[in-house]
Amino acid sequence: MDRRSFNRRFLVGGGVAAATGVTSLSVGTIEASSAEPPPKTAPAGGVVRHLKLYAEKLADGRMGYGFEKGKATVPGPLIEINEGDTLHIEFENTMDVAASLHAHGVDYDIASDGTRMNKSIVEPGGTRTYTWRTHAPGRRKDGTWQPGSAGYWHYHDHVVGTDHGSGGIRKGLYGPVIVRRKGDILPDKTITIVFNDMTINNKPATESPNFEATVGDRLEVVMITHGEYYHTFHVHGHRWADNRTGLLAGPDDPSRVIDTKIVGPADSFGFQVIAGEHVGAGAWMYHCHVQSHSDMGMAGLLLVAKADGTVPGYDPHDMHEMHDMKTDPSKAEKS
Ligand SMILES: [Cu+2]
Repeated sequence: MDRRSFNRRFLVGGGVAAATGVTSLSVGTIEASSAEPPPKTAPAGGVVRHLKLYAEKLADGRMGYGFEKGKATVPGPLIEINEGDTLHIEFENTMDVAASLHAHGVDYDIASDGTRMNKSIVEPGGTRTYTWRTHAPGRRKDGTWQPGSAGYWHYHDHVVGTDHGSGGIRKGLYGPVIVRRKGDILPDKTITIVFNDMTINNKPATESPNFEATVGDRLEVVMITHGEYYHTFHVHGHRWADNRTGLLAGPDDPSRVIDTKIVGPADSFGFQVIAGEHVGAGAWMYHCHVQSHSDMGMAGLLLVAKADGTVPGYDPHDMHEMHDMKTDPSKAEKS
């Protein structure tokens, strides 16, 4: 079902709810309709692709990866691959310290490990091509089943600060990788949330990132954790399946449906939700559910807008109040 048809149905449903005085909207009724095309899916892999990636120092002292010079971000850009693809990444280090690119989840020769020990780091001003390969699942010759590469993974530096990249990761040298399997449902929008030490995406506590979607969007979340602490990731109003895709494959899929997940350093997972499904538009909070962590600022908003672009009940001033609570826990207790 595409976004437009979903929104149209949502509006119809909202009208019915208003007319009958029902305050909760049921927005996700799945009805088979020949008018609704199935969601787009990932193609078979097998393609060889080339990418350019830069490591840069940002003006505020952070470090980031970017596809273009001068456009590095924290987190770094999303790298999407289909199972069977090979990716050659020409990595240029524009910083004044050695840096590298180390990936989780994909196949690579030891020369693409991105570690000092394997002499696969890049000195200041240098360039190196890292090659990532991926494979589909299948049966080994011995009859056992081998997993494919598909998953929500990530990349990071492995040499800035220490030979484990602790300094680089702390300053923002990390990013998301999605390897898709043929037939995987493609999202309308993908966002990346990284719990790094006590920050979200290396933002100060008062500036945790907010994300925007429209009711009915198929929103994909890549959630990565770095740093020193364990956290509990939680989103208000939305749930997902605790499996590779975050989606249930059918009525008998035994995956547990959850809305919190305990995460630790270098963990990554992802899922898709239909924004506002069964709950409607609004400023839906996402946060670490370790209470002292959320009180210290590990919280942001998923701003799910109605089709007309408005987010009911959302006043940016409320967000300031939330940030006040972060810095003054006594205020939180009073309210
Ligand atoms: Cu936490």
